[in-house]
Amino acid sequence: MKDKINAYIEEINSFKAATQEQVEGFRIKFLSKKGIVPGLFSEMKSVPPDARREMGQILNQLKNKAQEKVNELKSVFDKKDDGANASSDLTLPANFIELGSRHPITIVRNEIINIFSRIGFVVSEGPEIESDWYNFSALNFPEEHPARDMQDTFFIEKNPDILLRTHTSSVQIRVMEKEKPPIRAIFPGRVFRNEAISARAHCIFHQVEGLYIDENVSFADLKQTLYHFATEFFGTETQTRFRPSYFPFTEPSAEMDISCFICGGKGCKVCKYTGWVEILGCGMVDPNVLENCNIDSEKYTGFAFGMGIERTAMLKYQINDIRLFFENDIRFLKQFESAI
Ligand code: 2NM
Repeated sequence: MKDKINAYIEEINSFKAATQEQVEGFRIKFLSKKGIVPGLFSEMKSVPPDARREMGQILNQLKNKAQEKVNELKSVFDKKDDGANASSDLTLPANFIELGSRHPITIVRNEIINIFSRIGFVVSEGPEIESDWYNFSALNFPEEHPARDMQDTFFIEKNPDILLRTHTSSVQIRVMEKEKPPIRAIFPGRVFRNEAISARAHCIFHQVEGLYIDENVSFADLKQTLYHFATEFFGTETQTRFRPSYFPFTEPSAEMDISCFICGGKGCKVCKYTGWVEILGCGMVDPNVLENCNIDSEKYTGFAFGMGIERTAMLKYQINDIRLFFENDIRFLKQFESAI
């Protein structure tokens, strides 16, 4: 047995490996469970008791030598590997890191905020659960206005004075109450309407509204500001037009259309062959609304506007079903801009 062990020690000392596979083969041959070293240890049973001690020492030496050899060869190959990755081949691709993507509502909301920030609007936010005053009365909604119906608004059953806001205009009332003109702010947020869910409508959606109040603010200022927004958001070739409309909180009121950014006005599916698409509502803030917030309507005037973010995102990305924004289907979400 001694001779056998010496032969193995000789073999270990002279072993050389050209590949990592050969190192692994060597390790398996000597050190794995069914390898040479454990095999020799199990033969110890048949060694006479007086020789066991010495034999045990020699066997341990063999085991340590084999292990040292494996460690030595492994470290050589590890170093070679490092060298290849760090310096010799700079064209090797880096490890792939999977990134998330931003929700399209976030992308569009941020872009709207950025455009208005650059012309001096600040961002203001407020509560989603509101009182009747902030959501309706202060905004000049008459007592019998149909929007106050349960069919359209989510009221709290035990206290119908409390409701889920139907627009972010409620935040504008809060700001006008607290701050003195000039006020120049936009109001992004989630709003709630009691609607049947379909491809076109949802009971929860997002809005950005805007407000500018100062001395001598005119309808011309409104038109120029919203024209600026339209060309920044939809491209420099975009044209705008204003159609008369009605809102309880503005007088006069209008809706703004933009020339279709898909066909340039020639007519296509997106603009339903009219050449124009509606993107927002706007108007001059009704003097009653200013007075409700203790702003002198003889001294100050202002304009306001509001747009739906889902609607704007559907136009921008040509999405034909609003429900996609709320389903969090990863196949839908990952088509949008990466989060970094
Ligand atoms: C719109 C359209 C037109 C609006 C008006 C006001 C306020 F508080 F100043 F009276 N806030 N938002 C407004 C005006 C909103 O959304 C379609």
